[in-house]
Amino acid sequence: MNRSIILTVTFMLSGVLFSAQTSDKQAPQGFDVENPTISHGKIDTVQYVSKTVGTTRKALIYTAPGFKKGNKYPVLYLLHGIGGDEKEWFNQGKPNVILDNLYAQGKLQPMIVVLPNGRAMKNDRATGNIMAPDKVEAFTTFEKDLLNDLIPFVEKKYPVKKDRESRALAGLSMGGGQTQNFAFGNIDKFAWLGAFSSAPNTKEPDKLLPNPQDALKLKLIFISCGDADGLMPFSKRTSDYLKKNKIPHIFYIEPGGHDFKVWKNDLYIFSQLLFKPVNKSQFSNFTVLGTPEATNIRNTQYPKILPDGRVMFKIKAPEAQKVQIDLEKKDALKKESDSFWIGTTDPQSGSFHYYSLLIDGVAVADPSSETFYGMGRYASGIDIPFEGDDFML
Ligand code: FER
Repeated sequence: MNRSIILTVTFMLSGVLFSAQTSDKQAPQGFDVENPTISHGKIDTVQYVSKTVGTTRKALIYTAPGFKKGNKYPVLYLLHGIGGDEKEWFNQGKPNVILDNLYAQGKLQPMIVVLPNGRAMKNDRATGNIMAPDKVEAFTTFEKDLLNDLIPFVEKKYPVKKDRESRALAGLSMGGGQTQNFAFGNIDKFAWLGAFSSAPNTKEPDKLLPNPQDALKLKLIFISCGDADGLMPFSKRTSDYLKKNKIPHIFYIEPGGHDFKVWKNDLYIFSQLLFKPVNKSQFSNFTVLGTPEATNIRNTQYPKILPDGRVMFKIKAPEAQKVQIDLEKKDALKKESDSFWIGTTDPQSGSFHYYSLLIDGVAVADPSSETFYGMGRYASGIDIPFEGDDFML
């Protein structure tokens, strides 16, 4: 069993519920703190002519410590969100600090990171109504600017490798949607994809990938989202589609909402995978929290199936004296706070299971699950993936 899960459960039962960094699949403390004793990469602002927009546009470029013009580097294009511009990652995400620290530990393949402005329009500042239709549309137009203007500029001015396997695209929120739309749509141009907390601009899966097998050409598909982020459906529906079509990918669910705490952690995890041999059989070990069950309703986080088939429950029952889960056998939940009861079952076999809650000995259906007729009455249901079903691939 994997250590991160044991730690997570231990923390859950001790009532800390994911507030601490419990997992070796999350960035350790200090990962984003500048260390004056190590070498630092360099950040430059560049300007390029955009035929797409008809203006000169800005981007930031971070080169690794020890960068030499005589070498050739792979490139990560890293995109911002709806309220940002080319400086958003630099100002709020400290990518240079995170990556400097990783280089110092020998954990990164040397690369160039380009931080573009993904709002491809004449006034590309994040001012006024950032949700105005023309500003949102400009995030779509950026596909042309990126492919026809920015990438050729970078490849002319910097010593970079120009093959698709040396080109990665990643981004947060609107930039996560752009990443999915542009990388799945241009698999001949990109081989590495990191979509963090993707926004509603993400195309629907069958439009993203009408021929899902095409995605097998990508070296890495990394889709991540905070467990408390309301935009989770835009990550989950792509992951579900990939899973249904047996396309190996990482669906990395981490504690948190829609903010830079999550995105810095994403960069920390994702960047270490880039431009290295990939072991797709390890992908299912990547999630921190397991995946919310498909039969959940109202987008609740529980019950949650862990990779080994155990099921985590969290139930609100402030008045109850005793709460049990009847799933193959009865398991008592522990009172975690004034209102909530929590617990984890033994590993379940891969199949559909009926279960019910016993509140002070009375069987009720779980209000956070769809209700099925089973056990001779209305009960809740949960579908545990069978072995070989490549859970969370
Ligand atoms: C929306 C909700 C969120 C939306 C965009 C976002 C265009 C983007 C958020 C972000 O980039 O942080 O409805 O519509």
